[in-house]
Amino acid sequence: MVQEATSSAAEANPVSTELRGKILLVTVDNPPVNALGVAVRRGLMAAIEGADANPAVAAVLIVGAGRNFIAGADIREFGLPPQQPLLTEVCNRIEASRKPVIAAIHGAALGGGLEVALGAHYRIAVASAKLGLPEVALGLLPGAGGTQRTPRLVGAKAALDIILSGRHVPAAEALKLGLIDRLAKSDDTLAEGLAYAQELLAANAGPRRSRDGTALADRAAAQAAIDAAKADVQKKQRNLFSPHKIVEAVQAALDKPFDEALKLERQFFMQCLDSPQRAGLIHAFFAEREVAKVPEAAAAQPRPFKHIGVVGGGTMGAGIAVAALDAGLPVTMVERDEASINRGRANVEKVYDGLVAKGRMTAEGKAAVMARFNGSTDYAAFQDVDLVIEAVFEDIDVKKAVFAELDRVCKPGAVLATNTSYLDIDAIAASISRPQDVVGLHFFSPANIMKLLEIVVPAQVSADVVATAFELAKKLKKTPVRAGVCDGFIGNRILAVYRQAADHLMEDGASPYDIDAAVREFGYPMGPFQVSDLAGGDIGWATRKRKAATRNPAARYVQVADRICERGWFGQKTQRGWYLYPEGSRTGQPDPEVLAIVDAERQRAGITPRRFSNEEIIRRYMAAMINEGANVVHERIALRPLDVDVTFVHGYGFPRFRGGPMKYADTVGLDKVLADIREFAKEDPLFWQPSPLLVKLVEEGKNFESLNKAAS
Ligand code: 3H9
Repeated sequence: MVQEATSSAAEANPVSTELRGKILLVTVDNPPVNALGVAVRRGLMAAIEGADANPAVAAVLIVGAGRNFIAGADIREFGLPPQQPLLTEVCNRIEASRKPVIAAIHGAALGGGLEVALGAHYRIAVASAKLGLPEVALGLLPGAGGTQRTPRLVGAKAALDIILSGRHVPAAEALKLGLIDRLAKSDDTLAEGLAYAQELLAANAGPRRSRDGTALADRAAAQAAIDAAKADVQKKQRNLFSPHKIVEAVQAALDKPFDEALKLERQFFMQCLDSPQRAGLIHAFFAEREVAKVPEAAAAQPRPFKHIGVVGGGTMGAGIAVAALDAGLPVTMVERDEASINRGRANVEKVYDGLVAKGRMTAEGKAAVMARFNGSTDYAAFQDVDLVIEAVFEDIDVKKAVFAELDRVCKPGAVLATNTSYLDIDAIAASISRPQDVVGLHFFSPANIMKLLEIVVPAQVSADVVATAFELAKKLKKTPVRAGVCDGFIGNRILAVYRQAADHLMEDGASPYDIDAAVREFGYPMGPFQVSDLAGGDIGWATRKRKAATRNPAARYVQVADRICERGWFGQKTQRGWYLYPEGSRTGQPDPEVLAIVDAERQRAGITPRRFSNEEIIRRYMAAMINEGANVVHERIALRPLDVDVTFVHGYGFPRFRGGPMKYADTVGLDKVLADIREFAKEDPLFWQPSPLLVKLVEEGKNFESLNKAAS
């Protein structure tokens, strides 16, 4: 913490000044993260103007109050009419100051925050500070000189790496790169900043402007770095808008005088600001933070948890154990016999062996983590754990038997969680003596990598157990989404519906390869048939068989997937599924035999195939997803549309730049989506039943966003 200011002072003016000897201390105090809203910009401008005009001031020191220097432009202002002064003008004014300006950085100096520091003439940072230009993650580029000053200070290669990745650069690396001038010896930012300023004054150091930086002097090297970045963006970020503009802006830094290039940067920034991708990405940014705001977390304190139990050492159980170990928690795993627990331990170790092999962990590091892992075949090993996660075979009787054991051995107050993806958690909870302690924690595979965690809230659970689940998610660095109990919760329930829409499209005339290609073009990394091959077709097949008895006989049922599975073609692991994977290859090739099966099934069903354009494919695929998303919100399985969005962006590969399916629906227009559904319903009224919520919103002229706002 640098300096406290009273909240009333902060509200009055988020930028305060105070003369410390000859140094004007300028403190930005705009909680929670010192974002550069219009009042901060005005305050900074006035402070610099005042310093230049005041003969008693010899130097200026800019610091941030609270936990960060400055986290960037105020994202909430984007999309509103711009207010003067623009941040780029503020940075230019700081740089033009006739007196040396020093930025003393702690916490985050991100985006516009780093740009303010780059406008300053000297930069010192404490060791824990993080510097970065993460605008790319919001569909933007640094628009206040960041694309111009950064390459002039650190060269094109490092600048492009920082701007295109948006990563947070640790202070020590920033020093090495030349982004800052000094690493503070202590973490007292204010004292270090003042001392540095004194030292500069004593040495008669005047303003030293980043715009005059010489790191682009080797033009050939700079051009090579730009060309390489351009090729990389073409390959890996083809669908995104702002990375292309970032490369252009850095090219301008090389080719044009500073002021001219800065004007271009502003133009590019405005183009990004106007792009739907910016709206989608900023929606995702806020939605990811909103999801943690749930009634139970507001109403109750989490129970403390220090020691985690995991039942089951298969892929899921081991992944969950690794996620907890990675968060520094001790983990006890229980399996039914020696062979199984040995396999469970091996599954955990395999993850760390992989890291050691890649040089990302030392053998000692692995040993230290594994020392926190304990395997047992006896449930009594759980007597001290605070939270147990069950990840055994997906069968209600097997799960109930596990919960009976947990009920028997766990201490009072222990949280008892199930990782089921479909089963009725209310029934599991009701089968033991403490249903108030039972919650669903639906991890996604691989559990140590995937960010999404559905927190499933059964009827009898107590609020502090739900709050504990959200706290666990934070500790494990997961993105939690609150879900109600139903078959498939939020994600898998909606998936089941749009997956059927894909099957209908296939039987009606689009090939699985056409559908995958259209879905990839929309921005997904993979199409649904590729995903099925990756996950293993046998999993979906087992679910279909389980549900066969309860399926509505009047509902359309496409049998192609069953024909494929009956041949033992389960995807990558069997070297063929929807695609062929010769010699264990992971990129599939279209399979003429699959197309023949599809044809035969069309004939059996009496369907004359027709052509679908990519646009037609996406309209059906998305309409199915949005309609079921609306049902899920309508039934309060999801609290808000934004919870559906975060589920799909973090668990199902939905392109983040579109914000999520519900945000996408708002972008298209709910009336259009509803019109599509009604059109499709002419062919299959049972499948295409408009969600009552969608109908209501269209009638009221509202969008999904109106429900996000109402709930928060
Ligand atoms: C930019 O700078 C453009 C310029 O180049 C050009 C302009 C012309 N604005 O994340 P947390 C809120 S683009 C407004 O939970 P943490 C956040 O919503 C910007 N609000 O805290 C939350 O609100 P609530 C480039 C913001 O400690 C609260 O602050 N900068 C902003 O885990 C706490 O946030 C970025 O992209 C903002 N800029 O992490 C940095 N940032 O409590 C974005 C946060 O109501 N920010 N809020 O839910 C971050 O990465 C993290 O917030 C940070 C702190 C690492 C700073």
